[in-house]
Amino acid sequence: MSILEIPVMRGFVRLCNDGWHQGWHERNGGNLTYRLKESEVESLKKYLLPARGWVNMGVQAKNLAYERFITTGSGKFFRNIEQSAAENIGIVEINATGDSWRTVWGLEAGAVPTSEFPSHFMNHSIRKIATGGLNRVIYHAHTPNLIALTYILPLESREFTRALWQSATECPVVFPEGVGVVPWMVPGGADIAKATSEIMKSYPAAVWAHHGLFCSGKDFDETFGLMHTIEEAANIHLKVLSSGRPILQTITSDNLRQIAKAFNVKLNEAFLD
Ligand code: 2HA
Ligand code: ZN
Repeated sequence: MSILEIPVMRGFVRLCNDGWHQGWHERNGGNLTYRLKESEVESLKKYLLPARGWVNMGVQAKNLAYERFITTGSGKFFRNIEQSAAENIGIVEINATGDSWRTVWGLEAGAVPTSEFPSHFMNHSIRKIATGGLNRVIYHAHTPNLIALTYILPLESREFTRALWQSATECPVVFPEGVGVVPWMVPGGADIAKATSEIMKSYPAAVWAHHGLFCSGKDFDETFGLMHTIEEAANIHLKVLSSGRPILQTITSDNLRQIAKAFNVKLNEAFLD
């Protein structure tokens, strides 16, 4: 049996492939990390290799010491992951101080974890606390409709959340906390990692202005579903704005409260009128 037949590895590769087919991963765009459960580490153990040297990340999270992550590789194309996983993704473990990683599987031929690993790592730390250990997935994609909206909507959480909630009836049920917005920043470093993790204290998703979206979730289905729902709502909102027609009706704040009651979710009241 190949390591790629282990269910968690299949789930990881499937999400990458689905994202590619959605058109969210041009060239080397986007990245995915998954924090492995102990039982999953057990199922993978016989495939793990003698580790290579430690690499410092420039960020630290004590609550992620000794954790193991599946990660996409830096500069790798989502399009190629299903064809040759071992060169394009890998498994890394974190050291005792929570500030360095080393490869224990994959990332062959000198590859390293995604350039956004510091952002993923800080977000994992924050979401692990925010959800009592439940969240395990961080997913970044270049979602075209949402990126387009970052040129025409004010870069504020309230504006984006309301635009998305009002664009499809089930949005408030899928992300009742709303979405946060990170202003334009240089990608790939500790600064954007810290700014994003501040947002992720309160929201399961962070819009990166003129760049894309970061989503978190407990498993691959939930996280991919969140990305998909937000991007679809952005698509609808952009279509409405592009129609050139005045908006005659929308989902009102009271309608949103009705949905929250019917589906038993608690909406962020700060975003309602
Ligand atoms: O190229 O998406 O944000 C990978 C990225 C960086
Ligand atoms: Zn990106």
